[in-house]
Amino acid sequence: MQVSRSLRTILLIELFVPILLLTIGIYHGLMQVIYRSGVIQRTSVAGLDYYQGLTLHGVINAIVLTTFFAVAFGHATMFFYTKREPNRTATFLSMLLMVAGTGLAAAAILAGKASVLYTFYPPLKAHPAFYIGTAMLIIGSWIPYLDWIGMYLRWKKENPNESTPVAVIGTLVNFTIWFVCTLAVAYEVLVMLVPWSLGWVQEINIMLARTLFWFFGHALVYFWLLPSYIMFYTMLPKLAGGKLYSGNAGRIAFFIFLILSIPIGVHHQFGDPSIGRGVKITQSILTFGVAIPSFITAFTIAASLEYAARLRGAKGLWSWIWKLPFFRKDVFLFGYLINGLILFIFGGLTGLVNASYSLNNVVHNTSFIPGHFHLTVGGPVFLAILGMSIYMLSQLSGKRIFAPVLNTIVPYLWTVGVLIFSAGLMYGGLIGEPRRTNMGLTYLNPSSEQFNPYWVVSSMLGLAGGGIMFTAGLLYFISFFGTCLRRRSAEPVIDLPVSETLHEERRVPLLDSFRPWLAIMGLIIFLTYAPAISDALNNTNRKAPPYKP
Ligand code: HAS
Ligand code: CU
Repeated sequence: MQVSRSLRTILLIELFVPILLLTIGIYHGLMQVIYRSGVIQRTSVAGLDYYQGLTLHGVINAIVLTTFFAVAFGHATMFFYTKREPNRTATFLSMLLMVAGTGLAAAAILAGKASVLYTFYPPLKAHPAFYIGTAMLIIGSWIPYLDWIGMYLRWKKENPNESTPVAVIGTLVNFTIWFVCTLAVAYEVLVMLVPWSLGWVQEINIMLARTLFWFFGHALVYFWLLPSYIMFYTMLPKLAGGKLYSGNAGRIAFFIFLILSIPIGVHHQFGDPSIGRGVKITQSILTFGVAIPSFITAFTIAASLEYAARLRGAKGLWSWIWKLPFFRKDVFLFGYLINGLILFIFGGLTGLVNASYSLNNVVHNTSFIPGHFHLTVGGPVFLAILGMSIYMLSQLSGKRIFAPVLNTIVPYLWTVGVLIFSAGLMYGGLIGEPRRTNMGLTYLNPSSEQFNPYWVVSSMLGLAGGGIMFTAGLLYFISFFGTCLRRRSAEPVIDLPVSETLHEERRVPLLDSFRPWLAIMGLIIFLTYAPAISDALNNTNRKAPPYKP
């Protein structure tokens, strides 16, 4: 589909800025494994200290890249399926706020005034510019959501008897979750942290801040994930050469995410003293509930892939897998998506370990947790973002992809790296290796009293895997920035691969309406979070001196 110049320019900026920053994010990923493995025993390298680097790594990779991408991909999806361009002023204003906010937060971190990690828990205190910048990024991402609701309603009016496309449901579900969950973090940031950081108030309710953060923080991970799910359902079967086994399975999965993504944030706080056991066990059980849409996805997508392979003449119970188009340059997106799915099998299973209230005690705050999340946000999420970004870059700029062979092998190399890296971190975590710790200064420094030889092997695995991931990142940058520098050879367009469904599907009214799901969502959030917030408000110990790592 032809795309206007203004939309094209804005989308290209929204793809380019985060990938440019990602170079800093990935550099600090490499630095993490180097510090942690004890290869260097220093507090800082090249003027950036360990916690500053870890903050850059987390904020750029997990917040900036993901939010920019979700907005750009949301615009592309809504435009492609509703055949209407988003409002020009709104799109521009949103991009401006996001870029300016990112600049402000990045400046604060680079100046060494915001080494508070991506969770910014008080009493770690940052410069106000960090909080205000993050708030601007978030508010910028709300604007398109409001615009898309209008686009959806107009489309609905014109097509009353058609089922809403799965991609549109996925996008609107995702941004509804995002809008509701960011209200909590906006309150935390604007009402609690900014006045505290400016010195207007001296006290801060740390337990309330943490509870509000995780109300946002867990839903955040699904905000990262759902764009990938949209690609798995609506593009992957087509890329594989087949059809989607069931579109309604996709709709069910998205609506379950809508009702269950938020009311489970307490599974990050099983160890927090302010929250009662009843709330913890309830949210632990609901966390198992939110795994259901992922199981639905696993089976639906596996069935779709098998169907595609059989169309290509595959036989046998398992050997059909080899008929899939793994290394084909023309469907490189397949490689990005399938590798994400493979990593997510392990990411999902380790998530279920974390979610078990009692087992969580064993892994909480150990390196098992980053082991888990590099298999999720560093798996299906990151790979889908990389693949789709270069795909959209090529279409929107009308330029052919530079070094297509490199681009095709990136996801495979990355996957090998993540598997080694996460295996190391999770093994280390099970024998007590801590997360967020510069172990080169202590546990892996042979001249330190705290030296612990048990963590040598695990952190070396982390280093090896991290090195491979870094290399995959470099190859991707060559392909991405090389494409930017090419000459235009085609008209700019947005054309997304579209999977047909295998069976003729009737429109199911319940799966084509947001209202009932929104009502259930509100009710469950109220029932699970009213007691958690009330527990936090009853916390009388509010004095904690600001702390800088
Ligand atoms: Fe998690 C901590 C529980 C999913 C990200 N998680 C984190 C943190 C991050 C994160 C960043 O309950 C750390 C936060 C921090 O800094 O402290 N997580 C879960 C559970 C799931 C889960 C139950 N997490 C994610 C996703 C993330 C993510 C998705 C990012 C995008 N997580 C936790 C808990 C903690 C936690 C606790 C707190 C731990 C603590 O103590 O601090 C579930 O949603 C997972 C369900 C997924 C599945 C997998 C389905 C498999 C699929 C693949 C199929 C493959 C196919 C391919 C079809 C059940 C869909 C076939 C292949 C062929 C070749 C044919
Ligand atoms: Cu979570």
